[in-house]
Amino acid sequence: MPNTTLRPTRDYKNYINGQWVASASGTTFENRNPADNDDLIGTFQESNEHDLNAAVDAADRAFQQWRLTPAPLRAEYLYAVANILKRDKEAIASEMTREMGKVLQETRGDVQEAIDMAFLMAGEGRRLHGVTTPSELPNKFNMAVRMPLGVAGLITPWNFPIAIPAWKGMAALICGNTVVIKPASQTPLSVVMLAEAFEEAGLPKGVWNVVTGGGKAVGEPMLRHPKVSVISFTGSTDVGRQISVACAPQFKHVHLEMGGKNVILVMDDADVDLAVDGALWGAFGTAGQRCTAASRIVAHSKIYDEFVEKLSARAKKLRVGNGLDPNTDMGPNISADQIATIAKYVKIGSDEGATVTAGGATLTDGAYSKGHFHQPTVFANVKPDMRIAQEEIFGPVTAVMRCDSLEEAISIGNGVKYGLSSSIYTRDINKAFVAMRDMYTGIFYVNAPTIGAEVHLPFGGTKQTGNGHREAGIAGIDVFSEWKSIYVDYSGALQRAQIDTEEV
Ligand code: UN1
Repeated sequence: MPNTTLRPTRDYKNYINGQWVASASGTTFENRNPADNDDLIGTFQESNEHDLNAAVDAADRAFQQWRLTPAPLRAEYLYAVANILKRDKEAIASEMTREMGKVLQETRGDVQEAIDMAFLMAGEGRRLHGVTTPSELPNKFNMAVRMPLGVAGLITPWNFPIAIPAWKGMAALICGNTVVIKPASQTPLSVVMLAEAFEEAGLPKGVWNVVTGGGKAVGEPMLRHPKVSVISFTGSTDVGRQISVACAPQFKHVHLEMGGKNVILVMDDADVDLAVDGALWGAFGTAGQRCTAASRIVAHSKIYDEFVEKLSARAKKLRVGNGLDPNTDMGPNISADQIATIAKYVKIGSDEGATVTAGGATLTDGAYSKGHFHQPTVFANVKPDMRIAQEEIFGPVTAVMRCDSLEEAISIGNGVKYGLSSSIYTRDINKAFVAMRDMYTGIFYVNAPTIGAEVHLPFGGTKQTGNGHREAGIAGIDVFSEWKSIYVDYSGALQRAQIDTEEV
């Protein structure tokens, strides 16, 4: 099992105004290991609107100083947090595996993504570039600068429990916003650990606040609160739609990162073994619980049988178990509800006439009975309009379809309501470039699976995956800042734009 000692079970508090405080509700909820329900990680505050208001008030007060702290100094805190996360990477990864299940290699990657984001945004502290540009009038200076929005409300998911809070949070902080974060109820500890790192780094009180609890009790008041200027959410498309509607009356800025039905296109000239490696990692990494998971594969008829056979054989060999065990290839799913959803879709797929060529069952015997496990599952003979080829399952299930040309593959690939990630396996550069141009997704890979985004490029998707924004990279800065265009006239006379230009 892991090299580090896991934390003893304890009662965790909210982090508000630099203090660890109990909820006004006086109630808590349990957080249990999805691989072993006997393992109680801790109890967390079942917060309510009162706690949320206290956190927003603290963040609003802290904003007045934080926005005036020079960005390179704000960056110093981010560098410090990055180094703390680096130091504690192994311990944090172990707790995260315990909390949400994915294997240690992947939770290390999750922590690494947070470290990368902290360094990236700390670097932005000395950039945060704006625009300087000539004026159309003499003796006049024009520029556009970024300004912070105020209090940023972050609602973050359980599948990347520290990376995604860091994507959003580091960008928010470097721009000069203060933060109130509501982590997913399945993974509050990961966000508490991030807050512990901020506390150790000496971040001024009130700049980073954590309120744990449910969507109704904490999330909804956050959406309504007039002092929260921007909401950044990662989660399902259904919840994203509700968030969008709830924020509309106040024209609150909203950044949404939602569902996916990502596709790998495997052409007849592809290196099939490489494509199988990619499909296996893309479909079953994080037990398929990534927004970017390769839940669809379109394989050319000429290599279809070989591909399905090889993929299915490899899927059957994956060792499913506790993610803390180094012999495990794929961990549990997050909850009993999620297992029920996966099982429901496996039945739908079979009823629709697709063929299960690997897996297809939940795992309930022996040690599995204590957790939420499902076999890695491959469906073959899938038709593009089947529900398993259209709807996000968020589990270890992939649907393999057939095509006879690149054009058909692209058309199937684009034929879903989501647009997060897609990829092509081909040795033909022309095909790669055509797919690169025509796949209408926010992320595209050549000879790699649909997962594996790096933090310095924009992350997000088209259609019902997003609402036009991106996070990570420089694009992430746009969500958490507003432009202010500034004109400085040093002519000493009234100069009228668009009018006095004619006299030059
Ligand atoms: C997500 O699935 O919600 O590209 C995020 C990837 C990871 C991030 C995934 N770096 O798969």
